[in-house]
Amino acid sequence: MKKLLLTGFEPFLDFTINPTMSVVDDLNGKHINEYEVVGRVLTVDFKSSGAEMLEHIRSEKPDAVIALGLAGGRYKITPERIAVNCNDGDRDNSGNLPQGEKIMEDGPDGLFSTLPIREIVEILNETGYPADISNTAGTYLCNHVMYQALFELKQQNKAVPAGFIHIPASHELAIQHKKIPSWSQNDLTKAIEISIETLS
Ligand code: PCA
Repeated sequence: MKKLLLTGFEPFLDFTINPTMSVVDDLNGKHINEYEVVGRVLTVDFKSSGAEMLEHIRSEKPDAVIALGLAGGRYKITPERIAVNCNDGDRDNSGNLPQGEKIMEDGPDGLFSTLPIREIVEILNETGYPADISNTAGTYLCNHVMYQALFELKQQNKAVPAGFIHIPASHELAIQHKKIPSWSQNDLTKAIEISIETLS
């Protein structure tokens, strides 16, 4: 059986809940097609989240990596096309406030997702879950861990499909936050399960 590393993030900024944690929790240990899911939750911290991602990749030696993040305000499931070599954005949970620094001093400007992002979007739409490719994961923690994972796998020269999927808020979060579109937590989990099924 192959292994899939599925990561989520802890709550951050004014999002009191991070629905990626429940998706990871729901799918951890599950067998989806050929993959056994290993679920992990990352910190929202520019100084530790990258190291956590690398540690999981090095210890679990996954055959595929899908990192999940909350994109509060988005309406659809959005697989990301590219990660950029830049840290920026709001203060993280530990107070770090990078201002455009590179993630890897000698790294490429961008690294493309190696997940079948178009297929994921098509299958989600066909099965009734609105989805679209996103051309930017931003410059905050989601972009940060996507870049670190892709960089590491490229260094290892491994053909491991890897990338990032942003998900909308859950209803539970939207009730507290008030001004964001939301999905049921069940649908969020189901959409990620379907996304995993696209991997061969
Ligand atoms: N979303 C943030 C960081 C953590 C998360 O779940 C992002 O989009 O960068």
